[in-house]
Amino acid sequence: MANTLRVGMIGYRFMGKAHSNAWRQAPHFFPLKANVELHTICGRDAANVEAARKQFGWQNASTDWRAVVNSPDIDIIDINTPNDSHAEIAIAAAKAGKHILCEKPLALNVKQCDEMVAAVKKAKVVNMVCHNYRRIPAIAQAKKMIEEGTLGEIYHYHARYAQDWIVNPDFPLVWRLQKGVSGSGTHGDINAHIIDLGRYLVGEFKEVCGLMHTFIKERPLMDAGGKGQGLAANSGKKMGKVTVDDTALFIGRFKNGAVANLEATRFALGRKNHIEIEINGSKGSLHFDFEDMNRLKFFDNTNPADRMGFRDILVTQGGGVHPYVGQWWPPGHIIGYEHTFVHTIADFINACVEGKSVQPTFEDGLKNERVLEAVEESAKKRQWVKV
Ligand code: 4PW
Repeated sequence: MANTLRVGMIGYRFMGKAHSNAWRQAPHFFPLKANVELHTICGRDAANVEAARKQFGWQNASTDWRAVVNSPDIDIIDINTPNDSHAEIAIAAAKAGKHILCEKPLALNVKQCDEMVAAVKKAKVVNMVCHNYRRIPAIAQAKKMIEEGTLGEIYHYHARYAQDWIVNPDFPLVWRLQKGVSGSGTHGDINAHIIDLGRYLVGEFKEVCGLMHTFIKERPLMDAGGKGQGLAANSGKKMGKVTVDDTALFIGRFKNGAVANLEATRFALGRKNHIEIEINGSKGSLHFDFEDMNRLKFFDNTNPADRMGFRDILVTQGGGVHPYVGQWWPPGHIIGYEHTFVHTIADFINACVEGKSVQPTFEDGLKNERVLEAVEESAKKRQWVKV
């Protein structure tokens, strides 16, 4: 494997910004087995992609993703585009022998995910879905404690991912609200993350029973100029149909006997990017709140009666014993959202050098999509569905 890995990144907006920062920071803070070159950033609008190139520090800008994917100068393809192009780009990248990091959800549906898994297996390239929250140090610590049996038998996985950015009915019909482009609404966008964390921390889902709802059925189309994206998108005068869910909730059973309840919503005013998880077992419980992401609350039922209560594990106070944090700052100096991408990309780079699998793989993305689709089917039929 070459000493330098050259990255081609397709897509340059919110996730492009988070990933650019991570490609740049990972070698500064983590012992990587190769150097990294931010070789080419790619997007559809030449002026915007050039501006992103300058702002994020990439060497080249391109508007032709096929040329980037097939370039002999590129080793890694990082996909940050809207969901409807993940499969096509990833399959082409696999055929070209590139290692692939892809934003979540892996694709629009199980069929596309299956094709992507087959393509990366055939090409034997390293593949990873960017479920960055797995690499929050407190979450990685929770995983370690669960694996060590600290919580005993797991009974409950309770997770909520709540945002509020589309409560205003005048907010326009951006791509995340169009089924053809996004696959689903809150479900694939944010339920996918807490499904991933459930699979990571507790195990595989066995069956689910879901409810999906759209509160605002019509919204203004984006303005004719298409100016402004994401939260800054501008509304036009014409209206269009919202084709995705505004909220998706489900209960479920894991194969190991634990039970789950998950809720994803974009209609929880005051909740901007709120992820809350509680896991209850036979020996204790863990509680995590992303707005206080360096803290993991632990209830230990073996404590003497006069010392009972949740106590705080502060991952930035362990002097580096907790996953990832030791690479950053001295004890007590906290880390944030962007670090989760740095951790993800650092692990991905080392896996590329070693030619090893790195979780969550495309196979994990496929399993995640199976849960998503089972919930959709269940909500539609109003009955339990096996995953
Ligand atoms: O992780 C989250 C996403 O999946 C994000 O930070 C924002 O909400 C952007 O997309 C979704």
